[in-house]
Parts: sequence; C-alpha cells; structure tokens
Amino acid sequence: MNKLFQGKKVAVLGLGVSGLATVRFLLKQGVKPTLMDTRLKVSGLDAIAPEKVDGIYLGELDANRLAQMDVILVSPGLDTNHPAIRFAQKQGTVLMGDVELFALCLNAQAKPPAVVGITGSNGKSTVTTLVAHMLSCSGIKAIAAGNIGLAVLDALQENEVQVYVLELSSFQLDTTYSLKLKAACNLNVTEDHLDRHGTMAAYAAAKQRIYQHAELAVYNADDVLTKPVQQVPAEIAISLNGGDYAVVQHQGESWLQVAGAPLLKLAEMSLVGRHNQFNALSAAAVALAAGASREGLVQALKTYQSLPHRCALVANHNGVRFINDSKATNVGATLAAIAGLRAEVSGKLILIAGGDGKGADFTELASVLQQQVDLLITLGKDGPAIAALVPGAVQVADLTAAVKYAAAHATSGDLVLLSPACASLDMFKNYEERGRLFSDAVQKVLA
Ligand code: UMA
Ligand code: ADP
Repeated sequence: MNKLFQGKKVAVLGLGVSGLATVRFLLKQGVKPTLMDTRLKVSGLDAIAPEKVDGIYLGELDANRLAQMDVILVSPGLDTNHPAIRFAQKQGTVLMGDVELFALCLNAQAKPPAVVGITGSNGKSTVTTLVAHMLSCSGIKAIAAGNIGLAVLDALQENEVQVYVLELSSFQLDTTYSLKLKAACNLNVTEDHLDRHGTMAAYAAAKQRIYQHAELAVYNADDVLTKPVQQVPAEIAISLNGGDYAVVQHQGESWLQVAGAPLLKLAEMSLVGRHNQFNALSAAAVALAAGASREGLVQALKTYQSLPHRCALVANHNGVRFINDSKATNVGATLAAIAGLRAEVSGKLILIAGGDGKGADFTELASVLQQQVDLLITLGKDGPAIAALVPGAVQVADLTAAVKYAAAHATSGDLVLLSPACASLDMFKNYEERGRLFSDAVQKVLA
C-alpha cells in the first residue's frame, strides 16, 4: 500500500462516510491526500487536522486541480461523468473507489481473508446481513460492509476477520477493478439510478462487473440481466421454481432446498414473503461457498431478525396494520412488497408512495396499482406521476397528511403500507428518516 501511492498526488473526492474512512486510512498509511467535496458544508470534517492533509477544497470542482492528481479516490455518491472528473481522467489521472483500494490492500497480502459480494437492485442488505449471520452461526468471524453503511476501509481495520461480506452498489462497482470474490451474487436488475447510469444497459453492465474476478457466480435464473456475460469458473442459478436451490415440496410441506437437498421448512424461517425465500436461497449459496455449514444456515434462517424499514409492522390498531417499507426506493421493491403482502390482507390495501423517482418510468406499476391497491396516496416530487396511473388517487403535501388520510379511510382488516417506489431525498435526509417519521406520524394519529 505504501508503495502504491509513493510519490503520488492523491485526492479524496467526496467526504461522506466512505470518503472520510478513506482519508483516515490514507493518513494511517502515511499518505497526505488532498480533500475535495462539491458541498460547501461537510459534517465530520472537523475530525481531520488540516495540517495533516494537502489542502481542503469545498464547492465547485476545479478541473485543473483534479487533473494535477495522479489518483482520485472518488466516493460512490459522486457522478463520475462530472466534466471535471472526465477531464482529469483524459489527462491521465487514475480514478478508483474505496472498494478498489480495499481490494488492492487485500491482494497485497500473502493470505488474505475471503471476500464475498452481493449486488442487485433489491434485497442486497437483507442478503448481505443474512450471509454474515449464516457465517457467524457456523463459527466463522464475518463482517458485513460496503453499501450497507460500514465503509470497507473501516472494516479493514477490524481484527481477525475471516470473511468480508460486501454489499456492492452499481456506483461502487463502476470504480472497482481488482476485487477478487470467492462468491459474487447479483440478485436482480430492475430500473433504478437511471438519473446517473443513463440507460438500463449501462446500469446492468455496472452490476455485471461484480463477476470480473469471481470464483463463483450466484445469479437469478428468472432475470436474464443477472446471468454472467463473462466466463466465471462456477455458476449457481437460483429460482423459486426449481433446481438445486429452490422451494420444494418435502414430507407434505414447502421447504427451502439448498445444494440439491431439503434444508428447512419455510414455516420455520423468520423472514416472510416470497422475495425473502429467494433472498434466503441466494444467501445460502454464497455462505456455503465461504465455508458456512448447513447447521449454521438452519440456525441463521430461524433466528435472523429483519432489518428496519423493510416491510416492518409499526402498529396494529383496531385491526388496521401500518407497515413501514421506506427502504423500497424503486419500483421493483414496491412491486415485491405488494406481491408479498396482498394475499394476507382481508380488507383494503392502502398504499402511500412517491418521492424522488430518480428518472424511473413508473408505467410498470400501473396494472398492479389498479388491480391490487384499493387506495393510493401520493406525495413528493414524483407523486403526481404515480397518482396519474390510477383514477381516484389522492395527492397530499407531506407524510403526516398521508397517514391522517389513510387512517381516516381504514377499517378493520385493512393494511396501510408505506412503500414509496422512490428515493426519499426530495423531502427527507434519507430513507431511515422517512421511515421514522412515518412511524411517529402513525403513533400520533392513533394516539
Ligand atoms: N455529494 C455531493 N458532493 C460530493 C459528494 C457527495 O453532493 O462531493 C452528495 C451526493 O448527493 C451523494 C450524497 O452526497 O448522493 C452522499 O454521498 P457521499 O459521498 O457523502 O456518500 P457516503 O456517505 O460516503 O456513503 C456512501 C454510499 N452512498 C452512496 O453511494 C450515495 C452509502 O450507501 C454507503 O453506505 C457508504 O458510502 C459506505 O460505503 C448509501 C446509499 O444510498 C446507503 N447507496 C445507494 C443505494 O443503496 O441506493 C447506492
Ligand atoms: P437493498 O439493500 O438492495 O435496497 P433491502 O434488503 O434493503 O435491499 O430491501 C429493500 C427493499 O426491497 C425492501 O423494501 C424489500 O421489500 C424489497 N426486496 C427485498 N428483497 C427483494 C428481492 N429479492 N426482490 C425484490 N424486492 C426485494
């Protein structure tokens, strides 16, 4: 690592969670980076002593300053199509993300720990945490990092890790070139982040990059965009409908089948919904490749606790259930939530949706909204576009108004679902804040 950047001018561009972790890491290695962020205010920067770095530049990017750098470590939050970044690249500056630096560090070790990676438009966090739990239940020290929130370079500081389980976004994959994965999993590719990737083809190609140095590809048999385009030494195709990893009938009940043999009754799984059966099978394939035992898988699937803001029940009041699925930040996730929950609603399904659609085309939602949702309430920047799909949809100004309207029109047996199909950033700090405010609004309205 020391040699990698010796005598080189290194910039860290984007000073959020991953950028600041990169700065801390470089300082520890004796590298004095230049710090840049397009934002005028960045929280957490005060923890870095200015004399330890080679300048801090906030605000509009200066193309010439960037082009003076040998290497730019760019955050996944920044669009690499920015003209100043493209200009620097044309002048010979090397662009890489924090995951690439993580990979280079591991590749330099004689016996590096194993790394597995998970990508996909939906289900990444669930599968990442489930794989880590399966490994832990098998007595293996595993740590989940990457897009899930713990920056990979912070994870690298942990001691005695046996397996790194990385959640990888398309943005992270775009700036990663050398990551060697024991198993690489691409769960699904449905429309998302088109405001940055431009086309579905470019988005799918970014996700394909997870397979570039993988020993095993785990992909979705029912989603052709996830199938490796390049040759990978081994492949496992996951489908609920058949194959070695599937849901099968066994002893008169539905079971998860893993590696060709029944593993666990569906009824014994702590996760609910069809999409989570798929997630469980994918996680099992990845975890087995990283050394987990079948007993570990069983224990993990029985005890795994769902992450917050993913189809989580926040209140059950007079027979009306309120469910927070704020993490549904694209159309595919909302479709999965409706498909997973509709069958268990005896009354009306009331959906609250809308926010920043990130350039998505919502027409795929139309038939499901018309046929399976009884009342649609929309809000946010793209609320009008979603409301336009359904006659009688109600548009409101904020989340409290949405909850009030939903509660006033709900009766016993109904389900009120916040599953926005959009990012939260037009109205909230992040999806967590949106989910929290939804729960708060529900408690207030019900009080
Ligand atoms: N930003 C600027 N100027 C900059 C840098 C960032 O305006 O110079 C803005 C952008 O709007 C950007 C936002 O700040 O979207 C966050 O960027 P950041 O560089 O501060 O991001 P980090 O805090 O480093 O968080 C990143 C990942 N964020 C993104 O990819 C947008 C986090 O994933 C990840 O957990 C973290 O690194 C640690 O690895 C979050 C995310 O939203 C959960 N990911 C997207 C998703 O899941 O849909 C891809
Ligand atoms: P990610 O990290 O990719 O955003 P999460 O595990 O946090 O994925 O789940 C996000 C949303 O996607 C949840 O709201 C959930 O309902 C939905 N979801 C989870 N797994 C799948 C899947 N395999 N297919 C489609 N939707 C899914």
